[in-house]
Amino acid sequence: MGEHKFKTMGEQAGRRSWAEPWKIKMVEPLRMTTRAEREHAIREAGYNTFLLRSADVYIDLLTDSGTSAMSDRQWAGMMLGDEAYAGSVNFYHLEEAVQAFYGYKYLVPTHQGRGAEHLISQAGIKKGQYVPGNMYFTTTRLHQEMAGGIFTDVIIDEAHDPQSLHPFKGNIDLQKLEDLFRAKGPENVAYVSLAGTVNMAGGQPVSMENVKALRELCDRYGVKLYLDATRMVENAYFIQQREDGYGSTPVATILKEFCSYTDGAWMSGKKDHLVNIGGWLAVNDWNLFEELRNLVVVYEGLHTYGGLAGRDMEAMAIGIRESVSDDHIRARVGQVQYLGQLLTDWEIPIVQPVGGHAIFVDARRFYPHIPQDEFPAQMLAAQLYLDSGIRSMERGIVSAGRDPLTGEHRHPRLELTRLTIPRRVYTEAHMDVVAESINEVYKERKNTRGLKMIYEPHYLRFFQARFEPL
Ligand code: PM9
Repeated sequence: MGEHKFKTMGEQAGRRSWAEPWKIKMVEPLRMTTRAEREHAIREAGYNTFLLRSADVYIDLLTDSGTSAMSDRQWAGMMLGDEAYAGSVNFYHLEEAVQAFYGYKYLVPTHQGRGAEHLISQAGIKKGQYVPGNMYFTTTRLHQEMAGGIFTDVIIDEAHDPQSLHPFKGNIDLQKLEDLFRAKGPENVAYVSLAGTVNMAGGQPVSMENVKALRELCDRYGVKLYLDATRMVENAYFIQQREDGYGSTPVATILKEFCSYTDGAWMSGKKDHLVNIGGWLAVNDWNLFEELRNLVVVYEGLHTYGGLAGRDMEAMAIGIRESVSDDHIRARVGQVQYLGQLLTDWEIPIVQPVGGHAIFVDARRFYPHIPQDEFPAQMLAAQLYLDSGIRSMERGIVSAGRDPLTGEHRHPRLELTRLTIPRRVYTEAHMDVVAESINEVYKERKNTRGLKMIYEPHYLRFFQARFEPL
């Protein structure tokens, strides 16, 4: 081997590098804007990145939801859409894929995740029942509350600490859960709502040990256990990487074992499944399935399309098979880790350990002089956009909304700005540009003030609220 000047990251670390298991066949040009254009755009958007036009965005890290690049196989599958109103062949392909990789018996397709959340909440919750879960998710909790449920957070304490290095910060605290069963009576608990790689905690996984123990606890009290499987493939990858005994087990095998401890799942296919639209609900109990299959025709569409075109179900069926490939998931999470490592090396305060789908910047430590009621994470997202046209989003006090009983702002311990990485869309060079922009904004942090909310919608306010700089 001849001498060469530059060392790859792998060489420096004394190992062989991995690379994405695909090559690029089609590209979409990105538009760069001037600072003056961005100042105008963010003012027009009321300092809410959800209200920006995507044409004014350079690198779009708003969400990993529906923003994946589909493969040539998936696009080919779109041409095989069977758009019959009933009994589309693509529904059966989707059903086979969910049964093969998630292991549940009965499938109800929905247009996206919240369609499935709506149905499971309506079918599974009676007014006044408790719904314990591993940290809230915005749409999930709202559907549970609208069905009359009372969400109760039973995640381990470490999840609320952005600096705790616990490898499974998504775990449920079994003692907190058992205390709730005893205090309220298991008949007053609708079901346990367990999410893989907990979004609001920073994309933090649940261990196999935890889900096994949960199954046992739920059985002892006769309570059902349902899974938000939205990013469960990423969760399975973390089990492979971090949990004893799973190091050489394929991600697909881990995924199916994990699901086998639960009674059913709901899914936003827009994440793990590498599609732009789609979701589902799958359960093992025939009677519940009958109820869900009946409800779906009221809110989504017939039980063999659930609000989706046949082509969308085909793309999702193919995406499921691609998503569980070890090479795919290693590259997907690897890209998030790459960005996380840059920011860690530059001592930018982010949630640690870095999760599966996004980098979460800790706005409390980024802007310690801005009180939470002045929306520091919202302001950080605006500043990042102003600096470079990169779009991120708030995951703090705005996302948490108001307590339905008191009407007061909820004050989550985590006040975060999320940079969410779409799957198979951006390159490592884009990640470098993102890290450099965050660093620039960090250098300017002392000159930044907070925001005032000037318009607040009733539901899921983070999507449409408007702000003004103080
Ligand atoms: N998550 C996200 O960006 C999109 C909406 S909020 C900006 O993270 C989980 C864990 C999710 C999720 C959506 C849904 C709802 C359920 N569970 O967006 O309705 O992260 O497909 O799924 C978003 P849908």
